[in-house]
Amino acid sequence: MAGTHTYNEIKSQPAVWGDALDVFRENAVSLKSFWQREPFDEVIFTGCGSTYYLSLVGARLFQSLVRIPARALPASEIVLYPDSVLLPHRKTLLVTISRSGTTTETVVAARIFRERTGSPVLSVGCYSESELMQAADFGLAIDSAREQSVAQTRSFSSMLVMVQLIAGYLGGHGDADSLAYLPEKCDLLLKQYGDAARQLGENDALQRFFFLGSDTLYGVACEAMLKLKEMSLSYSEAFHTLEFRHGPMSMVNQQTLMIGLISDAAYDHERTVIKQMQDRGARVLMLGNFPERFNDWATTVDVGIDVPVWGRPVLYLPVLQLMAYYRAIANGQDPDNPTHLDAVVSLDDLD
Ligand code: F1P
Repeated sequence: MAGTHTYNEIKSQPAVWGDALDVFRENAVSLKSFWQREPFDEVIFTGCGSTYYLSLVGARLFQSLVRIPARALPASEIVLYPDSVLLPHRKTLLVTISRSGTTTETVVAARIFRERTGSPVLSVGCYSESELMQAADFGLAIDSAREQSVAQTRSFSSMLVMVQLIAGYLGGHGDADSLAYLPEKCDLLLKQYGDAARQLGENDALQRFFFLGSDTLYGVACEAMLKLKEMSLSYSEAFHTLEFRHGPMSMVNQQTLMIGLISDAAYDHERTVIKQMQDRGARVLMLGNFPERFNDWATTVDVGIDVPVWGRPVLYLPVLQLMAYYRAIANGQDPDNPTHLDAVVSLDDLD
């Protein structure tokens, strides 16, 4: 049946997140000594598509927790514009994020980075025997997170669990035990909000989808946007939350679903943007922690405060993955095999 793999892969995330925690536990001490071997001036996170969006989360999380400059770039930017991306006389760590470990842009970006800087590469992925993982100076692979489906779900979220742990641990904020509740929380979210995800996904009156998120949640908003595109061929966009007022909100109509990934830190400002769009006719789904009830104007998903803030970005994804899955099925798509897409983009003209 269409989407069987995708559905099972989404539902298997609690177990796979547990594997990610275990892989981190096994490598934490050696990661710390790798990190402390030489002081870094900055960290660059890179990937393609979903894994570029994961890089956005990683860079912001790393900078806020470890307190050194960190930025995210699509791998193609490093390949095509190394002079404007890589600065001389800087000790830089490159973190490559890649489910397959074979995406040409990411492989070539790592090679160019090494050739130009001589600095190390840390690789996060789901294939420990892959080219990127084997060439890395330090690798963290969650092999059990591999998917049959093209669109990333459990691979993305388990790599994000890993990236959260890298940032939290190297920043001295905690370790795998600090996030030990993540698998159980994921299971609860999938069970508690499965019906809400299905109702919104199957609502064919909704035709425009805007995912709003800021800080570490912007990258998660981008990934949720891409899931809806890849799986259901729906028009969707992602914005930094307050940016939406600066033009894009002109697109809000009665067929619009606003999906607000609401942080604790900027709750009032972000909630206000979403309410303003609801006043302009949009339906609303908000994910976060809500000190008030919105039974009349918004569907809400409680992310909870059971794990530290730095471990929460990944919790915003499971319900949104399910919504994309249900919309794909309602649209007659097969999310296991999205239109035009392959699991890995391999290019033979990029050297
Ligand atoms: C990167 C990627 C995905 C995208 C699609 C094609 O793969 O671009 O982000 O969603 O699945 O491949 P990888 O480098 O993470 O294996």
